[in-house]
Amino acid sequence: MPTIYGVLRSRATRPLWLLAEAGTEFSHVPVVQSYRLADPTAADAPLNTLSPEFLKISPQSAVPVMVDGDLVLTESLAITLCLARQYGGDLGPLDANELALAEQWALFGGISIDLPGIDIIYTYADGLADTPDGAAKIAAAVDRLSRPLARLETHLTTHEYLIGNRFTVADIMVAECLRYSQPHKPLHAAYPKTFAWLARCQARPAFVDMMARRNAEAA
Ligand SMILES: N[C@@H](CCC(=O)N[C@@H](CS)C(=O)NCC(=O)O)C(=O)O
Repeated sequence: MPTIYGVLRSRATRPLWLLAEAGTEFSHVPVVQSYRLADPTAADAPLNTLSPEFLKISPQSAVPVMVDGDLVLTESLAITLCLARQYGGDLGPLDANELALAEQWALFGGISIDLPGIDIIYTYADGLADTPDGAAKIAAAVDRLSRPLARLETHLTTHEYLIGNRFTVADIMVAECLRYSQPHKPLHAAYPKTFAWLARCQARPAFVDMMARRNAEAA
């Protein structure tokens, strides 16, 4: 049975959404990011990414981490794809071509979408989107997103989902990377098919339930 380390207010949402969709039994250890704690080294600090107990599992000091038997994985998208292949049925790739496509979408999400989105979501969360510096940061992120989102928009103009004609792990991985860009509404108008697809993914009961639990976690 897999164990996922990481609070829901982290990239642990990626594997946890997949596991919820798959209906797989798993165990969840809500390790919190050290930077969110006043003193992560205090004796009574909750389990966090600097806790010695967690560092033994992942010296990278980041969540999520998955442990499943002898296998330890420390990248959210690798974990999510691995879980889909192992436990996801047709949420996972069904043949070699679908596996290649799932790997492509994982790398696309992680390399082209995730980090510009982080700039966007933190700028909005910090209330800086309307400041000159914040607006410049968002403009740079939007620029970095323009080619990947044009590629996604083209795909989603003729397809309901990323692989085949069904919701798969590829949708979870890319949707979760794209969620960080969602606060910037001009992107919704510029890429309507993409944001309609994102809304479809996010309307799924497993996502709605996961986000309710995420939002109930300490901010
Ligand atoms: N590329 C990694 C990024 C992992 C990462 O940066 N995780 C953040 C939370 S989303 C973290 O644990 N930071 C720990 C810290 O800063 O203490 C992945 O996708 O798993």
